[in-house]
Amino acid sequence: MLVLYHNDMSVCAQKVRIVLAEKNLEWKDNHLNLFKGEARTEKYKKLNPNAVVPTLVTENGDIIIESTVITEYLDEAFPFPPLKPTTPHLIAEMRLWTKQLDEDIHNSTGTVSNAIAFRYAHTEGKSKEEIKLHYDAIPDPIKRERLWDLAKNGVNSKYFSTAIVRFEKLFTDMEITLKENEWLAGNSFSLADIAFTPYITRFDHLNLLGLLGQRPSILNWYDKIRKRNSYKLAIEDRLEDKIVNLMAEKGEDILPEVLRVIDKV
Ligand SMILES: N[C@@H](CCC(=O)N[C@@H](CS)C(=O)NCC(=O)O)C(=O)O
Repeated sequence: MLVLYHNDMSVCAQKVRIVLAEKNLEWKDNHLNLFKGEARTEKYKKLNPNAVVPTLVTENGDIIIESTVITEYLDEAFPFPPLKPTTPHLIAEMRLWTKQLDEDIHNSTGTVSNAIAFRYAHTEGKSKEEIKLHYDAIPDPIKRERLWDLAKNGVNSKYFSTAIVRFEKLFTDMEITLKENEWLAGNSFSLADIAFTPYITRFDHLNLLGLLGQRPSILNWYDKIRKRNSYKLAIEDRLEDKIVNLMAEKGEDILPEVLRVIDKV
């Protein structure tokens, strides 16, 4: 059976779970608590040296990391229903969406989530020394520096405004595409739509959908996706109240401040 090392609230794990649900695949659940650093143990790093979720162990015992690669693997290994468009051109379009997500949208989402809410969950109940150890255990030095800065400075971190500006561009690009096409890569639901779903959901949880402004096509796309059974199984049924409430509470009054950040830049 497929085995997934994941976390209920992790955006990268959510997209893999949507693919598993779309394809009606059974999988063994290995849930890791990220705020407790369970992805940073030496044992887990033997599976995923980057100390992150998700990691898929295939039916043959092969280990696959990187959520975009995992979703493509699942679509190759279990072709029905297909989650790629049918023409080479539209497959290229699909990959341009997932590429930008891997290049900077994912990190920008981590920046926004940590600045507003997750920094509280990462530090809760830990002494100063434990907090330092928790952040020091991040293997990638660039990510370590960014998350540490966000833990200390929240929305005043130098990383925050850059991330918000990046989302402005993303939302504009998505709106233009979704005004013309039903889905991100043409007129069939694909891995591109699946990839972006958890990220828009994260903005929803942080009370930041107002950032979309006048972009009705994205909201319409998001509504359609939320009606799919895969969204219910992969995201809704697994929401952790404690984290959702933290995001709602910390995000409650944040929108005007975020809009000011965009104005200032
Ligand atoms: N590029 C990786 C990113 C994985 C990633 O950043 N995962 C986050 C959750 S969405 C994580 O495990 N964070 C744990 C930590 O930083 O300790 C992928 O797409 O799989």
